[in-house]
Amino acid sequence: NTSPVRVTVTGAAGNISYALLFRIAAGEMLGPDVPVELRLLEIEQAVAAAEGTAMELDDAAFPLLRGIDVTADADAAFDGTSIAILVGAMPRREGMDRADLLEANGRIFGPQGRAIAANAAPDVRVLVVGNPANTNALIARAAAPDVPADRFTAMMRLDHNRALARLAERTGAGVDRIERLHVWGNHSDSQVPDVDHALVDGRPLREVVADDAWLDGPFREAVATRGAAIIKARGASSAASAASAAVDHVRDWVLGTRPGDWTTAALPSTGAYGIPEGLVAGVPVTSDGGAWHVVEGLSRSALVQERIDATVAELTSEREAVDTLGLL
Ligand code: NAX
Repeated sequence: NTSPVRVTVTGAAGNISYALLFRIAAGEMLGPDVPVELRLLEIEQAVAAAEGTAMELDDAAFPLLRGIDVTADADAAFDGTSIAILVGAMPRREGMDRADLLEANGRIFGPQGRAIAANAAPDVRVLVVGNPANTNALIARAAAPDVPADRFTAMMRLDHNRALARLAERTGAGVDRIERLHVWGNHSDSQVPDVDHALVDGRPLREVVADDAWLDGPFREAVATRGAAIIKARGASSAASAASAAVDHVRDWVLGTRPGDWTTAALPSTGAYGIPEGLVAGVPVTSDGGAWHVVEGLSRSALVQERIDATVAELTSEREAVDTLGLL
């Protein structure tokens, strides 16, 4: 007889949410015994569409789903929420440059950060999925100074899962036999999948694959450009896989990671690995079910470090851009 956990999803009428909401309501995110209450936030023009999704959620008759509210009011959407998944964002349109994109998203994530600080439950945990995810999380976090910084995260789990899938393909080992992999930095082409500590059935992955040239080149590129490959094949951007990664991220955060293994999440930096404080960067993490903990002290090859420096430089320039726009 657990009381329901309130979960807020923004961009509820969109593609990712159409996959995500059903997984949450089925109990795949918080566990098979935990009832959930959904709060769906949309912009006015899309509230009716989100209500359609809510009707289908009703019709799926999920035993764990204890209620759904649809709203365009952020204060109502985040009221008493413990898990906030921020999917809705402003997509890049023809003729928009990077500053326009960052500014448009700043106007979304600043107010949402404030609404979370003012209304959410004291234990709130936030996952930003909407792009540019790392910098949107930085903006939301800056607007909620009274909420502990480590409650704001951005999604790098899709990048992580894409790397796992490529390695499983290459080695023939199931994804569950590959451990200790992570992806550094920004959810962009500059991301750095790092296999230097990875194990396959407990053996160093580099030994098992025995092809450093592939790991350092084509593998890395295949992971970083997978989003574009999906768009080309499907004619639409990743949706169900992104939803699945969001489920994985929140589930591991709330229920804990596998003993001996780690995963990837983007967290506000506390300075580990020389990443400037506050930048929301992908790092290796474990969770004990309470909080994420950065796996510290991992060695980096010269090549990996050079690539980390580049992805961190990109995050720094995004931070400078939103700071210049007055969004921090
Ligand atoms: P859609 O365009 O299908 O849906 C987005 C929804 O957000 C729309 O219904 C829109 O009305 C809503 N929205 C816009 N502004 C809002 C606001 N202020 N409050 C509430 N809702 C708002 O996009 P979808 O395919 O679902 O993708 C959503 C976001 O995820 C995009 O920004 C996309 O770039 C990003 N992604 C992030 C990934 C990651 O790994 N971090 C991977 C997948 C995806 O590309």
